Formats: sequence, C-alpha cells, structure tokens
Amino acid sequence: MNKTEIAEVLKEIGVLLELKGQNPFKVRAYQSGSRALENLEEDLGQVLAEERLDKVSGIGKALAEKIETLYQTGELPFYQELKDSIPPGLIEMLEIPGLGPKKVKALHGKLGIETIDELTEACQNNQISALEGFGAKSQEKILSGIKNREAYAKRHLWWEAFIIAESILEHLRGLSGVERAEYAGSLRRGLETVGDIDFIVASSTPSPIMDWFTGMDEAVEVTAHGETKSSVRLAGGLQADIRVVPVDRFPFALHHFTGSKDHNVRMRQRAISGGYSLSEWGLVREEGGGRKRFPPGGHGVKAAPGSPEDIRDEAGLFSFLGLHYIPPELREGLDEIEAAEKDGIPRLVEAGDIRGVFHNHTTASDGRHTLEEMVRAAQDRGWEYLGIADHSKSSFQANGLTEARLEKQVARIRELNLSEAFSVHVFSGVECDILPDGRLDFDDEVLATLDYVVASVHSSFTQGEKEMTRRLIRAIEHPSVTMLGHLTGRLLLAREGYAVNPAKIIDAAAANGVILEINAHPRRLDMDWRHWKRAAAKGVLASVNPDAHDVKGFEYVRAGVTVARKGWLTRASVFNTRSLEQVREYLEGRKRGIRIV
Ligand code: DGT
Ligand code: CA
Ligand code: CA
Ligand code: ZN
Repeated sequence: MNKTEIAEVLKEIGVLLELKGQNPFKVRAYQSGSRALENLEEDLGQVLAEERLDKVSGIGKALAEKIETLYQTGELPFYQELKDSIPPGLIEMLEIPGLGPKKVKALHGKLGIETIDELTEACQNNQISALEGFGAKSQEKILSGIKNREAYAKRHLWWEAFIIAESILEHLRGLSGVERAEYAGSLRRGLETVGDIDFIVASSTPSPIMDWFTGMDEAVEVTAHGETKSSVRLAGGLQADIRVVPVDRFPFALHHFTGSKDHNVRMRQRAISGGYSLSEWGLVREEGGGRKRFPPGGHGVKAAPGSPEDIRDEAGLFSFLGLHYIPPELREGLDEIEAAEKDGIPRLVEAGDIRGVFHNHTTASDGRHTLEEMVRAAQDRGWEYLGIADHSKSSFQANGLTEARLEKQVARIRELNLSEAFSVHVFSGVECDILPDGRLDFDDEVLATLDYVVASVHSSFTQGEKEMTRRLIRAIEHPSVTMLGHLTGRLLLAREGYAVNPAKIIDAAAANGVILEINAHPRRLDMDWRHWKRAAAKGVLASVNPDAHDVKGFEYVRAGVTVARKGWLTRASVFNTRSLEQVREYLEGRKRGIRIV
C-alpha cells in the first residue's frame, strides 16, 4: 500500500472507532496520524527503513507499527477485525450527507437501526424527528439523502467510463474482422454521468468479436451473449453493451445509439419532412413520400451524398439531411438541429487548444506533489504556464496556507521563474475561501502580492439560495478576484451542490469581468455544461481548471474540455487557450483595475 492509501485506512479506522463510541483521544490519534502521513514530504519507504516514522509529529510508536504493517503487507488484522465487528449497514449510513459516526451511533443505540431500509422506515414513521439532536429538518435531509443515494447507485462518473471504454475500444479496433469501432451513448455525448457504455462495431464476422468481448479480463459477468449483441458487467458495476452491424449500416447505428433520444426524435422528424424514414438500420425512401430535397437545403453544407446508399459516415448522414455536422456533445435535442441548418454550429474548443491551467494544489496545502514536480509535469505536457492555487487558511481540513506560508510560496515561485529551470512560467495564485458572509479569507494587501485569485466556497454549505448567491456575488465584486471556483460545490454521485442561482452569478461575473471555472475534476464538472451557452453569450470567460492535487490530476483537463464543448464553447471563450503573453497582459491589466474580456 502507498502513503495515500494508508492515510485513507487510518482515517477510516478513526471513523469506525468513533462509530463504536471509543475514547475520543484514540479517535483523534488516528485522525491526526492520517493527516501527518498525508503531509509527509519524504518517501515513506525510506523513513520506515531508517526507523524514523515514530519521530514524525502526530505519529506515535503504536501507529508507526500499524503503518509499517500496511506498507509491507497491504493488510492490518486490527482494521479487518474492527470492520467485521460493525454491522455493514451502519458503515453504509455514513455515506448519507449529514450522518457522521456520532449520529449513526445514536440511531443504532436509541432505535436499533442497522440498515438503510430500517432507517427509511424510521423516517417515514417520524421516529427520527422525535429523537434528541435530530429534528424534522434533519429527518427530511436523511430521507432525501437516501433517495439520492439510490439514484447515484444507478449511474457512473463519465471519467470512469471513459478510461475503461478507451482501453476496450483500442482492443476492439485491433481484432481481425473489425472495420470500425466506436463507443456511443451518453459517454460519447460527454454527459457528466453515464448509465452504461454502448459499443458499436462494423464487421461481417460478429461471432469472434462477441467471444472476445464476453471473455475479456474487464468483464466480471456476462449478462447477454447473442449473435450480434452482448452485454457484460465491468468491475465497479458498470454495464457495457456491444452491437455488431454490417459496415454499410454503421453510420446509422452509431448515430442512433449515440442519441440522445430527443435528438433522434428531431432527426427522424426532419427525415420524414423530406420523405425518408430514419432508424438505426438506415435511411429509407418512403413510398409515395413527399419532397426529395431537404428544406432549407443547408447553406454551405458540403456535397451531400446523392442517395442514402452513398452515406459512409455520420457527416454524410447529416449533410444528406441538409445539415452541418453536429458534434456528439451537442446532440441533446436542444436547438442543435436548427443551428446546423443555418451554419450555426461553432468550431468547439479542443483539448489541444489548452495552453496552461490555473487551479492546482501542491504539498504546500493538500496536494501530493511538490511545486517543482507539478511544474515539470506541466512542462512535459507542453504547457506554457501553470497557476498554483493552494488552499487558504480557513480550509484547515485541507492544510490551507497562512499568510506567512503563502508569502514563502510566492517567493519560491518568483525564484523558480527567475532560475529559468523550466520553460513553463508559473503564476502565483491562491484558492481563497469565500467566508460565510462573502468576505475573502485574506486581506487585500496579501491578495495584492499574487498574480491571480480563485475564490471558492468550502464551508457553510447549508445557507439558503438567496444568502449563498449574495455571498458569491460579494466575492465576485471584490476587485482582487480573478475567477470563481466550482460554482455549486457538487460532488457528482455523492453530494448535491449547495443552493445558488446560476443566472445571477453569470450576470455578476459578466458585469465584473470575473472568469468562471469549469472545474474539470470528474466528480465536480462544475459549473455545469447546461449554463455555459448562456454565460458565453453574455461574454463570460471560462477557465478549464483540473483542480489537480497531483500530476495525474492534469489529465482531467480532458473532462473539462468535454464540458466546455457540451456548453458550445469555442476557443475564444476559454481563457486558458490564450498564450502566455496574452494571459500575462490580462492578469496585469486586471490588477490595475482594467476590466478586459
Ligand atoms: P445512459 O446510458 O442512461 O447514460 O444514456 P444513453 O443516452 O446512453 O441511453 P441508452 O444507453 O439507453 O441508449 C443509447 C442511445 O440509444 C440513446 O441515447 C438513444 C438511443 N435509444 C435507446 N432507446 C431509444 C428509444 O427508445 N428511442 C429512441 N429514439 N432512441 C433510443
Ligand atoms: Ca448508455
Ligand atoms: Ca445502453
Ligand atoms: Zn476547492
């Protein structure tokens, strides 16, 4: 086990001990031990080899031994026994927002509740609201938490599906007899969560493809094995379907199974208006059907295929119907077909357009890689600049920086830039907490020493919509704020965002020249793609920010760009597609109070 995994186990032990009602000192020992390990800058293996772990502040002798066991063997009998001694339902209950170990323990002790079903029943019978320390509001919150949890269990993060689908796709494309292969569905459309993965393959020999698919290592269970269609369950519960079609049907099948349903309905209507019926099988001329030409003939549509048999790809299908090509991310049945009639589909931003990123953490706060490691990784990616935005002091749970530690970091970054050790220019920033009343966590003089400021909410999530919106707008109006972090604080499939009015935030951002973040962390993808078209129309700029806590986190940029594309954003609307010189000019201008866009 590595350092981070061991720190997680220690944290969980703390929770389990608290759940059992053990001595608070013991609980705290595990919590602080976990943090100490997380923040250990040295290599754990080396510290262990030199028998220095118990000298690390926050880690005593007993804890050091347990850490060593986990490091060597990946297991810890004490931890296993502890887990086994607690009903699994209690551990599951901890996933419900607002239910910490103390409350779960009270529910168990006072009402004998051991499962989520029992908890639901107790809520419905108003037993929870009557309990000391709970009340009607918290009963309501528990019930909605249980409902959300059921909905979350049916879906998966886009990123999780993307990673595994890309690797399966690569294998599929390498199989003999496979002419074309793509994934379709919500994954291809770039939806923030997906229900399942849909593969479409063109081949005239489906049988060996079915055999490979159902037999691949990633498949933990085969739920259907047919001649041209099969389904498997992957690790983590994700389901994947595959359909094999003859090559001439491929564009139609790919388009159909990419969806969305609403988009398909509109496409079929358009086909019918020209006398054709469109389905996953193809495009068929209706007997005695109406006109042959598609109104209004799509100005500038590239040479449309003469007949449906000439359609080789999706672009051919769209142009046959008098439409410009519609990228999958836009196929949500909103107004993409109207736009495609009129040459109104913009050239969307691409991952390769990104030239640097702004919201990144280092070991100075809760990141896992040092400043230099992050800069080197940014350089390896070919980026021109990197913004460092560690947490501010109020985020103590994330080891937020005090004024003094921030000052040190600013000096280090200045030295690093002067040394020219890297080709990447480093911008000094901070992810500054927005306090409950909308003030910022640092004074103006401190913020003035930085190149830029990302302002984010990390506390008092339960404020009402009005209060939270006012809080965010106050931060947006602060002259030092460059961009707003993760608008709603949602954690996809784990926690709903706090209440906030996006339309008002967009207006305030436009009025004050504040950039809004697309937090590209796969669990956030916040601000949501549904708001971006409107925001961009008002002149708001987006910054695709990976919120990287280690060098691997930079990869999330790809997820953020997908959100930007789903929000119809072009390169011009994405701040971090700009060159170093342009970014420098923008940030310097902002500091002089010039509102440029
Ligand atoms: P998901 O899997 O819930 O995240 O969402 P999708 O969009 O991937 O839906 P899925 O997997 O049920 O089906 C893939 C696509 O196939 C869907 O986007 C559109 C098409 N499709 C499936 N069922 C129907 C249907 O009943 N009517 C129409 N028009 N299209 C359908
Ligand atoms: Ca799907
Ligand atoms: Ca499906
Ligand atoms: Zn944050």
